[in-house]
Amino acid sequence: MNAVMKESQATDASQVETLDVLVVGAGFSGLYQLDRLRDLGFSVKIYEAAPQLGGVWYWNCYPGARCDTHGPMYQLGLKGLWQDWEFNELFPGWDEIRKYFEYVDQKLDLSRDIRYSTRVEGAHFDEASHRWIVRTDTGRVAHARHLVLCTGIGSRPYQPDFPGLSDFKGQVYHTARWPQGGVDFTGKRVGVIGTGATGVQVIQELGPVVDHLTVFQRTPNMALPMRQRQLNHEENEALKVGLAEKYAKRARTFGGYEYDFFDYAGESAEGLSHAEILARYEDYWAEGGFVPWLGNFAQIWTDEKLNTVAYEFWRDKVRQRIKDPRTAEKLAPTVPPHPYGVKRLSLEQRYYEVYNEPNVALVDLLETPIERITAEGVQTRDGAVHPLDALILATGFDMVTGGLTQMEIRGSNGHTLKEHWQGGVSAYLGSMTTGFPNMFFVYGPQAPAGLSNGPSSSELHGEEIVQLIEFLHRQNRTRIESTPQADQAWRQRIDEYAAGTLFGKAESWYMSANVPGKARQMINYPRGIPDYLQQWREVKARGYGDFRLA
Ligand code: NA7
Repeated sequence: MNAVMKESQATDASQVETLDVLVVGAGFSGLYQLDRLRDLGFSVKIYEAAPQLGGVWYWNCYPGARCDTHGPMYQLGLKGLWQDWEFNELFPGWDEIRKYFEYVDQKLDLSRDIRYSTRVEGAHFDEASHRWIVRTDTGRVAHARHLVLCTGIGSRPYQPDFPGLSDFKGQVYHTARWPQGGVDFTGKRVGVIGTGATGVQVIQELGPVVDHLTVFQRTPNMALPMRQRQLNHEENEALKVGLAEKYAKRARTFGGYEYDFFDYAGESAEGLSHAEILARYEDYWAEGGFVPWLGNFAQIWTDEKLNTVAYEFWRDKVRQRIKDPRTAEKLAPTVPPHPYGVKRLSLEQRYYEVYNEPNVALVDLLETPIERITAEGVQTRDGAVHPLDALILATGFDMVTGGLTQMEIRGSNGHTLKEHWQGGVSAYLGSMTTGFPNMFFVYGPQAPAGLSNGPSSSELHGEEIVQLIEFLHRQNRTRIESTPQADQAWRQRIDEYAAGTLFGKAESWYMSANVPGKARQMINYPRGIPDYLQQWREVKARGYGDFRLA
């Protein structure tokens, strides 16, 4: 049965709702849309696949899952919500973040407009009514003027096609589909494939707990010290001093944090001696978090020599913590495996010490790639079988686009979004793509998204979409569409900028290079939030005339 027939056969009127805006996804972005648009008088609903709020924090409840942004800035700035909220840790874990979402829900009374456990399967644009007809796995159908996709950047897990996986006698878990009740690994031999942001967290958490841990690493993670600490009430109060200004500042910094690249403040590494640069790096290191990355010199993304200085500083710091020189060479190689900071860095608390323990083994997949999974464990190319009771796949996501293209969204020309982007993504302002009228992305492809703090982008980018929808309403416009020219120009702007950086020298999800078959391209807007918002300002000044309005 094709999608259109299925929708038209949904005759149960109680299952059909007519809306101004349907939002997909109840993470930070979706909640912001709901609250703002509802306040403006629009009829809005969110459809959310999970039974709870929280987006990625519902699905990613693996051991050690926590956010890499410090809690004060990992919140919505909206309506002074932060004033009455306290995290118990500087870098909150998934369970605390879920509580934060409950708090937001209670404050803003969001759940009354959220349909939980409702997965959007597909949608098509009806040219007669200028509405999206959206179908779900529960049979519910929405007829919505606007479709706002807030599916985040990591909503579709990526599981490599390991031969023999189904032969494995033990348990297999993907970190992004973790059992809600948790898993007890005490006394077990556990394998983890992947050392991205997720792998680092799960490895440092499970190392001390399991009987034996085997880490299968392909590319070492240039992980930075988190500098985690517990927060009591007084410390929370102290962190709130000046927080309103810090929220305001998010629109003026590259990544939507309260700090910025050193050289964005008009300074440059060029006037500094090597010793002065290293002294600065010591300060960054002491501060921890993402400061040694997004508080570094932006030139590390373009200047290979300076980048190597940053890498070597990181390498030497990390190697001091690893006892076995062979292991140290694998975790922090003498020669950089790729430039520093052009692949997502992780934050760690005791990651490197884990490898000093006798129950932890590191398998270098560059030396001995995985051949197949057997009944007993993981077999590598040297013939060794690493025996396991459980295998954890920390292999990431079909980042940024996967959550969008997994829905069968059919535009005005009858093509699906997946087909439309077969040769690569082009999405004007990271927000619309030609052939898909009245459909918007927030915190999605070709927006600052993955190179920014999630809540900051959800609000700053999200606000542009809110204002655009409001504009259309005021002007009595029922149809808006991006043009092929605008999409291509936006893509070109991103591609050209990325070509002048070192991003292309790493196989990362930033370059859509982590999933085989995806077109290789810079998937985030790499020029930072202020530049991005400036593009919106210019478009608004032109009366949104770059879009095709009807
Ligand atoms: P990532 O960062 O994409 O990491 C995935 C990891 O899995 C990474 O170490 C990969 O190695 C590894 N991987 C992927 N496929 C394979 C195969 N076939 N064999 C061996 N190893 C493999 O995902 P995360 O979940 O850690 O983080 C995603 C984002 O979520 C993160 O950036 C934050 O924004 C939050 P590789 O590096 O490709 O060699």
